[in-house]
Formats: sequence, C-alpha cells, structure tokens
Amino acid sequence: MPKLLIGTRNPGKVAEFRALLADLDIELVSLADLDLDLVVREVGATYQENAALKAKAYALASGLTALADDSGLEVDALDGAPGLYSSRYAPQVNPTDADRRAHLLKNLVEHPRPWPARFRCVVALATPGGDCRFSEGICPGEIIPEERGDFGFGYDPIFLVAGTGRTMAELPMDEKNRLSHRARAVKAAAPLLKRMCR
Ligand code: ITT
Repeated sequence: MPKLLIGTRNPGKVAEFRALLADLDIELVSLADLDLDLVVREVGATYQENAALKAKAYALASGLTALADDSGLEVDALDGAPGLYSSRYAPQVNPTDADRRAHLLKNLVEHPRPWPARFRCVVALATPGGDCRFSEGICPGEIIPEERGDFGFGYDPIFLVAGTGRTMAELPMDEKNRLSHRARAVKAAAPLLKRMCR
C-alpha cells in the first residue's frame, strides 16, 4: 500500500487527518510512528510557504511523501489577526490553547459584536524528490465571547460555525470533519494524494 506521512506535531490535527484520510487506501504514518522529532521553523510569509517548509522537511527526513498544513483563524475586527500567527498568539512563551483564546478575547473586547471570522487551512503535499502541491479550505463563522463545547482543539470553543448555531468544539469530530477548513483542503487534495504517494 502507498504510504503518507502526516507531518504535524499538533495531536488534534493528527487525529483529524487520520479520520479525513482513512478511506483513501493509503497507509498513514505519524511523526511519532517514525520517532521523528523534527521541529520546522515557520519563517514563511504566507500559509503556503509555511506549509511547504513543513511538508518538504518531513518528506526529506522520512523518505516518504508528506502532508503538512498551515492553518489559522482570521478575525475581521482584528484586520485578519491572528492569521498566520495563530499558534504563537499569546504573551506567554509556550502558550496553551486557553492562553491563545483568552488573548484573542481580550483584544476583541473593545470591538462591537458580531465578530465575523474564518478558519483557513493550506495543505502542502511534498515528495522526497522535491515535488510540492497545495490545496486550500475555508470555514466561515464568528467569534463568541464565551467558551462552548469540549471537542476539538485550539480556538474551537469560541468559534461559532456559520449555519450550525454551534461552536466548532460542540461538533463531534465526524461533523467537524464534514465542515472544517481542514476537511475542505484535504478533500481538494484527494486527487493529488493518489498521484503523489508511493
Ligand atoms: P504543526 O505546525 O506541527 O502542524 P501547529 O499547531 O503549530 O502544529 P500551525 O502552525 O498551522 O500548526 O498553527 C495553527 C494554529 O491555528 C493552531 O495551533 C491553532 O491554534 C489554530 N487552529 C488551526 N486549525 C484549527 C482548528 O481546526 N481548530 C482550532 N484552532 C485551529
């Protein structure tokens, strides 16, 4: 069976990718499965650049086709922040998801509601030989000032998914995996996956 390395250190993303890719007849391998403790510095100026940095580094290190994503939350009232910096968005040195959510809400307090926002995900697929392809997915919604729900990770408890009346953290994984930015990007990448995995 062809193999694909899931190139993320975020356990929430690993679980989602495993479910999203389960039906593709591809053997999924995680960084933990390979004992690959590689930290890729995200020094790109776009989601695409950062996703490519991660996918290419993991493909080279493993000899396998690798999938990585760079994703973020874009809030209109904050001119698109935290965006590319979503995982680093908090004053703490090693922020928790709760730190990031608290920092976002603190910065939004002075802005009138509603707070429209979207999650964006750019997936990069890289082969060890240097080929790299991309796909993108968006999930629209709004930020709410209180946390709701226990599923998911990151900003999910304060992100109301458009058209559902529920936060991303109130959606069980199978529902999040029908609607999310990551689900849409992976769906768009399916034809590439079949071609690029060996
Ligand atoms: P990897 O780089 O190892 O994949 P990461 O968490 O650092 O892990 P990113 O650099 O892409 O990944 O940062 C994306 C951040 O955006 C992530 O840490 C969350 O804070 C947020 N985010 C992305 N997708 C999300 C989702 O589905 N639900 C909630 N928050 C999300």
